[in-house]
Amino acid sequence: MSAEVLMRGLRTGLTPFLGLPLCLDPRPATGVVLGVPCDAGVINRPGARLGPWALRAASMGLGTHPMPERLREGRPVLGPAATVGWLDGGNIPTLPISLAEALEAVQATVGAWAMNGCRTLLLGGDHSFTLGALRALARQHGPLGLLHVDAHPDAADGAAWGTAIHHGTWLRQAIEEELVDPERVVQAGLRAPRFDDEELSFLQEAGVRMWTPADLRDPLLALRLKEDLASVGQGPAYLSLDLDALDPILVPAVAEPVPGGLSLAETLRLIHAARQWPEPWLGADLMELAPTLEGAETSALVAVHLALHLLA
Ligand SMILES: [Mn+2]
Repeated sequence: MSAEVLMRGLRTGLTPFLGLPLCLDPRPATGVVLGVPCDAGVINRPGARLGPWALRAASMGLGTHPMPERLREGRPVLGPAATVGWLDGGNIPTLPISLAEALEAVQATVGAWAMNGCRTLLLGGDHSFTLGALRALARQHGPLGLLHVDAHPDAADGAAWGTAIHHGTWLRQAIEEELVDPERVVQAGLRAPRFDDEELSFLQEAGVRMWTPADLRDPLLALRLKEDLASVGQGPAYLSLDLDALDPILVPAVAEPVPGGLSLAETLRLIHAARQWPEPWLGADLMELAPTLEGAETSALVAVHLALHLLA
């Protein structure tokens, strides 16, 4: 972020994400970052509706080129900034009191930008809203591949709460609506305690490949992991990141933290795998940051670094 952009932020009090040009009306661009100021799909510990503000604030003053991973192996390659051609499209106008209407707003807004050829990065908001983005993008591109990084499988049938849509059901919904191709869906970071086997059986039968943190770390499975991650990108693809995939020591300010999570390096390795896909992801998201909870500032900082790597 240049001094000029930083000064504009200080002068206006507005902090567009990573200092990107703020533009509320859909138009052709490389991509657009959209906030989702809603957490109507959260069961416990709300707060994610304020995530977009925390993420924008944490991005203030941050450089737009990630440091090359290594500086001692030959000459580092300095490419263009990760954010070239990206816009901050502001927040999606969601009412905090209706999950159904908010989902429609997400679908409509993502759809309008995607119609302009833009890739989309959502800043959550709770994880239900991934469903809105998938509905919009699948309508234009057909069933998507999905790399889903999360502590939870998010494929509950909704019976426990009497509703088919909340932040723990969206993937089941996406599979049933054929928004994703289950053969190209890979989940990584799963470790949350369960009440029963129902969700995992559903996903397994659908053909989804599931990876726990221990699986990800097993050197004997490295080749299989590489193949699974590559399979996601054999067609239009989406990358969804629930911040609770990371260890709560790093990212405590999420609705449902689960101990024993991924490190930053492990998460970045998953994100970087998407760079090997023949085409870059069409849509991505960073969900579930709840800045009302303890450790919000550090959590937001980690999230912003992940966003930068997503864009690079
Ligand atoms: Mn989730």
